[in-house]
This record gives sequence, C-alpha cells and structure tokens, in this order.
Amino acid sequence: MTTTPQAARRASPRKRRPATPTAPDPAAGLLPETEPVRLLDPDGTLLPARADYPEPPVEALREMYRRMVVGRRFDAQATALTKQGRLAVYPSSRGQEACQVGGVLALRDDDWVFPTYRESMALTARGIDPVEVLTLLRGDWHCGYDPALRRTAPQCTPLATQCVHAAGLAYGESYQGRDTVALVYIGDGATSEGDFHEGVNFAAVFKAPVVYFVQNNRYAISVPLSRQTAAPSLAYKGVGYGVPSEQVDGNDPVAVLAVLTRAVAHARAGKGPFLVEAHTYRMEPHTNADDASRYRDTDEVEAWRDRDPLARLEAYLRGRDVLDDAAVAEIAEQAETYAADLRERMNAQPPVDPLSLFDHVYAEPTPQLVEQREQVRAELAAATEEDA
Ligand SMILES: Cc1ncc(C[n+]2csc(CCOP(=O)(O)OP(=O)(O)O)c2C)c(N)n1
Ligand SMILES: [Mg+2]
Repeated sequence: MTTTPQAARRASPRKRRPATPTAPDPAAGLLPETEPVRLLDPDGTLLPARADYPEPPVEALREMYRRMVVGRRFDAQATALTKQGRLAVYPSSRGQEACQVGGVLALRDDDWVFPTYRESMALTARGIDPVEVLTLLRGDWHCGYDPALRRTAPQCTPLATQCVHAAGLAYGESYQGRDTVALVYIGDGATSEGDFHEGVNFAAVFKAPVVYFVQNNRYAISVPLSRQTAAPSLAYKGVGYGVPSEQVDGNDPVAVLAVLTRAVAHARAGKGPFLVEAHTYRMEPHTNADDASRYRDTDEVEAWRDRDPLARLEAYLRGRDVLDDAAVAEIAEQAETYAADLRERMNAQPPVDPLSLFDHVYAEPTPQLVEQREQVRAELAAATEEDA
C-alpha cells in the first residue's frame, strides 16, 4: 500500500523545532542615521541636546567661527587672484566653511590631513601660510609647504588617491604604537573611484585609524549627485566594508564638529576607520574656469544661501551672548588684514628655476630624467641667447 507524502505527514505529528535565538544584526552600529545629524536649525536655534553627539565647548565654536570668517575672506581673495593672473586656477570652497574648518579642528596638531585641491581653506585654517598653500595652484611643481612638518599631505588632484595614501600612513603609525589619526577630505564624485573603495577596505581590514570625510557638495564638476550614485546616501558605502558611518548636515558647524570629534575618537581608540558624509553645497563654480550656470539654476543656489553655515553659527553665538558687534567687527578686521597680506605677497613674483623640477623625482635620477633635464637646460640656454 502506498501513502502520499501528505498522508505520511498527517500520520506522524510534526515535531516542534526548538526556538532559535535571533542572530545579532551583523550591520548593527555600522549604518548611519536615516537623516543627517543636525544640532542647529538653519536660523541658529539650538535643537534638543543629544547624548551621542554632545555639543562642543563654546570656546571651540567661537574659534571655529573666527577661522570660518578668515577662511571665507581668504577664499574670496584667492578667487580674485585668478582674475589678476596671479593664480593659474582656484577651486573655491565658499559654502563649505563648516566642513573645511571642522575637519581640522577635530584633529590634534600631530594628526594627519589628506586634502584635495578644494581644501585650501582647511589648510590655512590649520595654520599653514596661505602663500605656501597657494604655491601649487600658482603653477609650481611642488606643494609649497613641508608635508612632514605640517602633517598635511600635498593637495591631491587625482581623485581619491589620497584615500589609499592615508590608509597606509595611518596603518604605519598605529603599527609603530602611535595613536595618530589621519583625516581624508574627499568629494562626492570621488567616492565612485576605485581608490576610495580600496583605501576604505584596506583601512577596515587592518583597523587603520582613518576618518574618511566626504563633503557631498552635490556636484562633481557638472555631474549631479543623482548621476553619481544610487545609494541611499554616500555614508551607506561604509557598511559594505564593515566601516561605521554617519551623515551630518554639513552646513551646521556645531553638528559637523560634534560628529567629526566622535569619528576621530573612534579611530584614535583603535576601532578602525570611520566614514562621515557631510551634506553641503559648493556656492561657486567648480573652479574659476567653470561656468556653473550651464548645469544648475540660480533658484537652487539661492535656496542654499539660506543655509549659510557662517550666518548660522554667528546667530547661535550671538544668541548665547559669546559674540557681539565688537567681536564680529574685530574678526572681520583680522580677515581683511590676512587678505591684504596675502595679496601683497602674491603680487611679488618669486624667481623660479625650471631645472629644479627634476631635483626631487628620485633620489638617484634615471637616465631618462638626466636626458630630459639636459634637454630643458639646452632649450633655456638657447632662449636666453635669443633674448640677448
Ligand atoms: C582620477 C581623476 N579623474 C578625473 C579627474 C577630473 N576631475 C577633477 S575634479 C573632478 C570632480 C570631482 O568631484 P567631487 O569628488 O565631487 O569633488 P568636488 O570638486 O565637488 O569638491 C573631476 C572629475 C581627476 N582629477 N582625477
Ligand atoms: Mg562634489
């Protein structure tokens, strides 16, 4: 006699499976909040306090305001210098002041910064001489400052390569028992580059103390964010590598500093890298050589003007009675002096020896380099003879 499988099941009552305990969520603690962290309203009103992101000390916020004011004035001066032919090119970071300054304020002096071409303001906020900062953009072959002394890598134009450099440096530092942190500035567009993924992955596997700080300013030159990624937010890119992440309102200086402070503490404690995405906006064209009206309309730019990070912090500090008209005027004057000094020094044309281009490529120059050097030397000599 044959029985159907259904009949067999009915005949032997099903044994109850023991209840399995719920497995812990492997992504717990890695995902960012669904909305960017915000501690200040756009009008400068403080939102309810958060235990996970305590408000930075008010002296730090006042100093942040000062550096943002000087930074914005520096930025305007650098843009003006392109029009006078003193700079070859300048990528402005107007509108991104909270990120530019917040990144360096979250660090110790002996931590490392890995900037892109857009971070001139961050480097001046770090205390590097503005003339040195602008040396590369002036058209020189070197970055102007001593990277080892300033703990600041040269400003990187090849997108995302600094993600790998930072992972290596930070790993090396921790390998030697030091608690140095490396902070990488990177743009939204550059997160599509292979080097971003390789850097983050390496840092995660080897627990390198790196903070990857994405300034999502909505554009990669003319390419809008919608054509850059299908991810819910760029911060979500961390989870695939086992890297915790957060997103923050990048035009809220208080939140930017609070979130980066926590990210840096995470890395310094030996817990590996952290990814922060700041939602911000580039108010100016990509560089002075770009015409932004070809790919975005003025309504969009105007809407972001209402979220100005400087006005927001100023309103907050005034509301707390730690900033008044006299202090605002004094800081504005400091910014003017800073810009005037920069203008004056950039107007002096430093003598440049084209042959120095070959000096530091390799410790031992290759035969090709020797040949190229000789070629340039001969061309220069011929040109001098012609002029004579
Ligand atoms: C590897 C590489 N590819 C392309 C470029 C050309 N390029 C220079 S800036 C840029 C846009 C980058 O956008 P994003 O990362 O969002 O930074 P942002 O300029 O907005 O600060 C591109 C494509 C480059 N410099 N390096
Ligand atoms: Mg961008």
